[in-house]
Amino acid sequence: MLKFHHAHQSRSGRVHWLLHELDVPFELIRTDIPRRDGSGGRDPQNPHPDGKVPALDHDGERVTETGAIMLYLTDRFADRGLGIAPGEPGRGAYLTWLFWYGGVVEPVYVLEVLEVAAHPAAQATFRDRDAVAARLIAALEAGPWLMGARFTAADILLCSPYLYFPDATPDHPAVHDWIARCTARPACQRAQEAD
Ligand SMILES: N[C@@H](CCC(=O)N[C@@H](CS)C(=O)NCC(=O)O)C(=O)O
Repeated sequence: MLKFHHAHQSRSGRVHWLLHELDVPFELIRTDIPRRDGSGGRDPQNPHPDGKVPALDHDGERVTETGAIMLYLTDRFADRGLGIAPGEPGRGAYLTWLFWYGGVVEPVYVLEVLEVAAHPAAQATFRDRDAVAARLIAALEAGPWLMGARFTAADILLCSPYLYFPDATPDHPAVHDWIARCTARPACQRAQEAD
């Protein structure tokens, strides 16, 4: 059984959406986390080593980190077609999108919030929001999804920062149209309603 540890309005929303896309049975375990406004607190029942969300437990197999959970789920339920399986054409690009998100996209936006995005070390390691935008636009102009004809978990992960922070959305019609297509998906709406 999949046990999914989730907190309302948090990064675990992306995994919640993916689980609805996969249409597999799962147990939703609502978890408290410390919030920036001082509310909430760490839940001792949460198996995440840092007390964060998302966390997944699959028959005792524990996975944390959003990208890793998405890869685990789309590989494990490969028949649902929401990832690119090992051996399939496009596997490299699929892994690249998932790892680029955690390794580059989130750091870029966090560095901006910290007002150190222009630091040469930040530029050398991560580049910046323009480079993020350029890569998304190049893929989405071909579109309709990041992997071309096929919607995958990469679309869920990469569109997610713009759902939480719309002002950060790259101002390009291909990106706006993609986000509208993503959020119009019934599974996205089901996850939001359940949340
Ligand atoms: N890199 C992690 C980040 C997880 C994360 O920071 N989650 C936040 C929710 S938005 C959290 O649980 N915060 C609670 C805390 O910091 O204790 C991932 O993508 O899974």
